Amino acid sequence: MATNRTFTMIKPDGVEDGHTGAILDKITASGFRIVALKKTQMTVADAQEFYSVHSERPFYGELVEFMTRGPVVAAVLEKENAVADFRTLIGATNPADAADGTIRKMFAKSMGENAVHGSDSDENAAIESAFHFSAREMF
Ligand code: FUP
Repeated sequence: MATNRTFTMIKPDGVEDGHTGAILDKITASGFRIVALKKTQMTVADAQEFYSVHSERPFYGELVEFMTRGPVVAAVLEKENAVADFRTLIGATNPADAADGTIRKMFAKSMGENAVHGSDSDENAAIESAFHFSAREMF
């Protein structure tokens, strides 16, 4: 299978709770190479655009508020089958349903505050990576 890329963010809860190092360690120990990495704070406009697919959902306002309440750690990751393997590594959206050993099982508190984001397709991985990084920041 071809090596490809996915995009992740350690969300404000994961950063606030001091889990950044442990989550990055788990990611690299699982075979992902870090292509780009930064700590950044999203504006309300950033979060509204990033999650625009959910704009009609009842949780959209809370999601935007949560994602902008503190910094996130954004990263582009590379591995064979990156998008699907990273979704497996993070686990179900609701940590109560996440498998043992997944990042959300280990570090997330709730469906709303679920520690990490992972792209759901190659197309969205490219869009989300470009949202946070320029080409000269990805190696
Ligand atoms: P995921 O792909 O697992 O990150 O989940 P989604 O793209 O479906 O949802 C994005 C974020 O919206 C989730 F991480 C948390 C939030 N969300 C809720 O708060 N409630 C829901 O019912 C669904 C999603």
